[in-house]
Amino acid sequence: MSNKKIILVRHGESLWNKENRFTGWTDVDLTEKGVEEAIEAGKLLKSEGFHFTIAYTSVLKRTIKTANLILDQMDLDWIPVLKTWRLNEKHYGILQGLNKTETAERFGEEQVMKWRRSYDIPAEAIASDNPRSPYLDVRYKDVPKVYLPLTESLKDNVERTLPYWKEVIFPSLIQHEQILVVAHGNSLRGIIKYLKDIPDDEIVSLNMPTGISYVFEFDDDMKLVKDYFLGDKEKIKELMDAVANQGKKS
Ligand code: DG2
Repeated sequence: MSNKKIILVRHGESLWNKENRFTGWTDVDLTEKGVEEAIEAGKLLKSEGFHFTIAYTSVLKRTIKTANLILDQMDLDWIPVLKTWRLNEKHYGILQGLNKTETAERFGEEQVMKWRRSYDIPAEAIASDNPRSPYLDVRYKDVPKVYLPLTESLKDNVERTLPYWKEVIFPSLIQHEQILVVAHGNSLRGIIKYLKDIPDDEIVSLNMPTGISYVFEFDDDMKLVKDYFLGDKEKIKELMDAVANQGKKS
C-alpha cells in the first residue's frame, strides 16, 4: 500500500498576523506564539509517525523558521529544505502593512473580503520603484522581472505557484515518500484548490490557520485518495473562523 503523503503547513503566527496587518511579501518574523505553534506541529507530526526526507518553503523567514522548528522536533534538521519565491504569500500590493480591521472600517467589510478572498480581484499594485518592491530586493535578483508581482489576486498567485508544484514538488513524491511544505495562507489555498478541484467561488471559505498540518495522501499512481487536518477538529474549526474574521470591523 502506498504511503505517499504531502503535508501542507501554514507558518506559525507572525508579528503582522498578531497585529492583524496585511503581510504578503513583507518578511516579518514569527511571534513567540508562532514559534510555539511550530514546535507543537513538529511534536504532533513526530508522535503521529510522520517522517520527511525533503521539505519546501517560501523565501520568507516565517516559513523557513517554522520548517526548521518542525524538523528540529522530529530530529530531521539534516534533510534538504528547498526555498522558492514561488511559494511566497500572495502579494497584497498597497495593502501590505495596513491593519485589516482599520481597512474594513475605511473601505467596508465587503471590499476587504474581495481583496482577501475573491479569486481574481487584486489590491492596487505598489510602484516598481517603491522601496518595498521585489524588484529592489536582492533575494529576487535572479528572477526575471516579468515574473515578479507588485500585487496579486489568488488567481495570479496560483499561476506562479502551480508550475513549481507540478514540476518540482509533486514529482519529488516519486523519490520521497513524505514531503513537508511550509508556506502561507493564500499560496496554500491555491495549491489546495488545485489538489481538490475546488471551484473559484468556493475557495473563498477556506481559511488556513497558522501552525496546523494538512495531510494529503496519494495512492501508487499518485492520485489523491484522502486529506485531513491533524489535531483537534473543534479547535481547528475555531482557528479557521478566527482567520475568516480578521477582515471584520471591530
Ligand atoms: C496573510 C494572509 O498571509 O492574510 O499576507 O496578511 O499566511 O503569510 O500570514 P500569511 C497576509 P489573509 O489573506 O488571511 O488576510
